[in-house]
Amino acid sequence: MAHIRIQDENREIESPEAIAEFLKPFGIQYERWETEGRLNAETTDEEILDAFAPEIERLKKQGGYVTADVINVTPAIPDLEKMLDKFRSEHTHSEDEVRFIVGGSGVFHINPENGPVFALQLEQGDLINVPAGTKHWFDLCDDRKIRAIRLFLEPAGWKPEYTQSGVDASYQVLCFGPNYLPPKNTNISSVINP
Ligand code: KMT
Ligand code: NI
Repeated sequence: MAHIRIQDENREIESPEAIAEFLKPFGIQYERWETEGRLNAETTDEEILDAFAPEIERLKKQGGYVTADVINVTPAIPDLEKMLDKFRSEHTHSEDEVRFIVGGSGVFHINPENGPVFALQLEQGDLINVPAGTKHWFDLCDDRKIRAIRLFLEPAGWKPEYTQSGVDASYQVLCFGPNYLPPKNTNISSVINP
């Protein structure tokens, strides 16, 4: 399940409903897709696209996306750190960043025009759509892997534009999980508008 952490406000949000509500003003769509019985350890990329075809088709109709693929980020990638460096610097894209997490976990930091920077941790079953032009950066959690469906308007045109702002350096990648201890004074809210 997703998790939101607003470092500057010592605040965390835990329930899917409260997370979707928090993300709405930033134009970020958040959904949970059922994964039970649709995936196993050997599922291929092709099988993943087939298994989630109804949801993918719905998003394509809704957002005009034309292609879908599966990205696999794992410690087996020889240049994993180099690849992650490209995600770790604040950037924008000229089209939406649509991701459905099939396995593993990671954190998107979002730096919105009209609010504080927040960390959105995602794992299996989480779908997000970060609108074009939204400043963000990404890193893996402790499991060091993520597998995700991506939707594109135009795959050839999908490149990061780096802001070079340096703000990414001020935010810690802190993943929620069995070993997680919230920093002191953290206020955890799982209800909408607490
Ligand atoms: C991006 O541009 O931030 C990414 O594609 C992040 C990795 S996708 C799980
Ligand atoms: Ni990006």
